[in-house]
Amino acid sequence: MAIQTRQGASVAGVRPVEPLRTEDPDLWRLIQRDRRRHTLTLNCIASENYASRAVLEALASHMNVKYAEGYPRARYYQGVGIVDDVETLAIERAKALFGAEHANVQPYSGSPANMAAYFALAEPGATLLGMELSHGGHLTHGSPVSFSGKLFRVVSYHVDPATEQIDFDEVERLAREHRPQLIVAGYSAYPRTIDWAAFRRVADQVGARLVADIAHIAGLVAGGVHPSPIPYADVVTTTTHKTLRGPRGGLILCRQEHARAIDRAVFPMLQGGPHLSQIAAKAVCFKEAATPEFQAYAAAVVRNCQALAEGLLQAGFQLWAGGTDNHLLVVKLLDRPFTGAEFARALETAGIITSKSTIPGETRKPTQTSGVRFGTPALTSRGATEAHMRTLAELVAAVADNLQDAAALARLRRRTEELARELQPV
Ligand code: DSN
Repeated sequence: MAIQTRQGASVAGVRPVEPLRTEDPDLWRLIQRDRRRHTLTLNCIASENYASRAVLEALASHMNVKYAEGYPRARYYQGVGIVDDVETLAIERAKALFGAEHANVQPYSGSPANMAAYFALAEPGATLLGMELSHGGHLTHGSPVSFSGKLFRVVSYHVDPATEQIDFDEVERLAREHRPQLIVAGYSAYPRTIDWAAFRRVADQVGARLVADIAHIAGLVAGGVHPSPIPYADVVTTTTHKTLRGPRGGLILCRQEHARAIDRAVFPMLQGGPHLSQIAAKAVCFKEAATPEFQAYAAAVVRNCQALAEGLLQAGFQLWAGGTDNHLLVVKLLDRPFTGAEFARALETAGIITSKSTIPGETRKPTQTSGVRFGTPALTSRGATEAHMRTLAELVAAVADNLQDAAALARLRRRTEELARELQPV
């Protein structure tokens, strides 16, 4: 296609310079529709968040171009002087934010970050002690369908059936029995505070390395409302886009003694060229997360989640571990005549976006489940308060009472929209 240059000459092959709206109206319309969907609904997905304009600007910048395999001052390409500075800025900010000795900002996301951590600390075939997926763990913590379950000998720990909190007696017993090289702590659906020191004690008893996966709670740790694993874990992995509110991406923090092994596991073992636009956006995110405003945000996320939990308990719902200390909660539906999947679908019809979740003592398939997970990071980023959470709890209860009534769900959808319109647009 012939393209007009700035001087007006028609030149074949020059890159298009039209904005997305004119260059690709079909895709532009889809993006606008999804943006409107976000603005007019209540996003309660615990792992999603709305990054700042500055983060998105860095993400969409020409930093997308550069190939820079290697690390700052040790690259395989020319033209890297400035991106070296970008990556160094991101590294230094990550170290300062979390108080870590070493940071690798190149992981493409949380799963590759975990893979790099395991390969840096152990050989394939080593024994890995991780939380059972259905009890709140992550696929990469040893699920048989993930690389972790295929490449490592997995032993799973669970929550205590009575308290629905981590069963440290079992963790210790399994560790003594199986002598794992790796112990993984940190979860996708666990609503209570994690006792890092207790994991360190067990790891020390059996000579295991401790990996803390704080993908979900990184923003709470940075904001000072959840204890930090940095003093206890050998390696800490995280994503940057959940409570931390940055770009989609991963981050590894570790003690200096593991720095070389971590860096080599990320590149060249697992990844190729780092995504510099993503790394630039991570640098912005780490700067934002170091501010008093972000601390206030993190505290509000937890307060909002506790207000939502209170509202749901008052409405008669059962919650995993009876409530929450962090940004998420899980509604248990064993006492209801519908599954997590059915409830999540009805909630979406009413404009409340959640994700189904397995629960301790799960009796249904992961595609059905007996729970629904709610989180407050995204709504809090839009300015939601505890009062909004109390209304949200009422709406959730009304959906449960009207699951099969399309007209009632449509009426509830209008109430949800009213609530959503009170918040910052997306
Ligand atoms: N899929 C993410 C979550 O929703 O928790 C974890 O990777």
